[in-house]
Amino acid sequence: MPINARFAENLDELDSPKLQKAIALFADRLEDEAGKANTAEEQEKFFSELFDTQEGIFWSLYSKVLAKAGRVTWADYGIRQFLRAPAKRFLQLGSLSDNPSRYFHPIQRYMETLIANSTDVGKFTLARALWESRAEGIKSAIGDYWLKNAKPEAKREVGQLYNELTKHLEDLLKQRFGVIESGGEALARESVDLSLPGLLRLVGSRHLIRQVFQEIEDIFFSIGFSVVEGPEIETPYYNFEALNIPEFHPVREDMDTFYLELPPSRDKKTAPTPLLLRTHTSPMQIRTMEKQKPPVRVIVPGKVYRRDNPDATHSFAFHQIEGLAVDTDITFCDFTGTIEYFVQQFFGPSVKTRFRPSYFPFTEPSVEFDVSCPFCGGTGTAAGGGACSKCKGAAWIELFGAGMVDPAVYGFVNYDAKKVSGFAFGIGIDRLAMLKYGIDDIQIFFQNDVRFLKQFP
Ligand code: FA5
Repeated sequence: MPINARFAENLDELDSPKLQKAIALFADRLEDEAGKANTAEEQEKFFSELFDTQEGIFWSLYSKVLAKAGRVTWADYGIRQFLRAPAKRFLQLGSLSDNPSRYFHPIQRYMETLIANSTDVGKFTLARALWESRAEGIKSAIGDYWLKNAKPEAKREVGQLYNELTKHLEDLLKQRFGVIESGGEALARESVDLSLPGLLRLVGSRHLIRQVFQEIEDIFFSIGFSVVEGPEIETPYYNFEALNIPEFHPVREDMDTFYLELPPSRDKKTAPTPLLLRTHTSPMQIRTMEKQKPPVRVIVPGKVYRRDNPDATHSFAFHQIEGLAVDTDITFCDFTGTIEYFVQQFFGPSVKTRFRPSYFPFTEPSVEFDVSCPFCGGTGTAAGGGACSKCKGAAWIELFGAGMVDPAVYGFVNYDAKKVSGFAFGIGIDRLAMLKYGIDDIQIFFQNDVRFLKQFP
């Protein structure tokens, strides 16, 4: 059975989602098959069939990739392997000390076939890359395989043949490009009906969490805050100690996290510095103050992690925005005013805020901010009577923790606690988004269900 027909029988294998991998397997098979042809002439015949435009199987592969990805490039792993397969075979043929030109001939024929069949820029670029690519092209491979290894008596002739082939193929490539550029392939192009509607490509949209980040960033931009971002992998010092949470402090119980397994230190004597996935964005308070003298006004959006069991309001990975303002004259009034401004911008002017005493080791006093329930207008009663399902009749919903920066924290960043004051807050973005958009399960943010994502274009 002719070679093309044999491969064509298996074309269905290419319907796998990993098309490039499937093509690379074809290329392996191709090399094995080619091994059965012993002479250069037999191999030349074998390969020329595969790359013949009329029925060559290579062009079926090419069309499959084009249909799937919209273009075919040298970076496509499978296509590259397929194109290189003949070259690899030819390069391994015989010893060059005996009539070297007969070994150059198949390579020349192969490249000529490909160049002649390059009927558009896409195909031409592949043919040129196969010849010229520094890493995997035939030109450099001839240099490495044949030229460097040629026996002394053959070196001169091999070098000459190499230069001749290079010049010949470069001339052909130049000519071919001229033909493509000048519209010599107009016939082929005419077969494309430009009046047909184009392909509709779905652009997608930002994830709801990203949209909420943006909304919050815009509100804080408008009152002079800037955005900084920090590492998700932290040291215990930044995540805990510098935030006034020493080892064995009970707060660490609520913030259990994932620790990284680290290789031993080079000298194998000292233990490596432990690393963990940050449990909150608060370490960036320390990193920012270490770098910058007051005044500081930053917000820090980011991903955080905790060893929490997943349920409707808990995830082991979630998002926070930290806020930090430190200056010489910041009071508790600035703090509540800023938070109220943010909440009203975010939920609308009719919501009210209140704060209750709370506890965080890095703020003093610490508070928990509540917002009047935006769903029942702060009445606790649903529109149709009965208790509001969102606030469970309480009329208030807990929003986030905050407080005035504890003077102990300034000690870790060399700020003078007698001269500066400030406030900080940490907002859980996922729960805030759930509240604003009426989403009742946090897990849905991470499931990438397009039916959900499409509701927030
Ligand atoms: C903190 O993380 C403090 N760093 C906040 C803070 C910053 C206080 C600055 C004072 C000054 P807390 O552990 O309460 O605090 O978490 C903050 C928010 O993260 C919570 O209100 C909640 O919205 C969210 N959150 C906590 N754990 C989870 C979880 N497992 N899944 C989803 N959201 C969570």
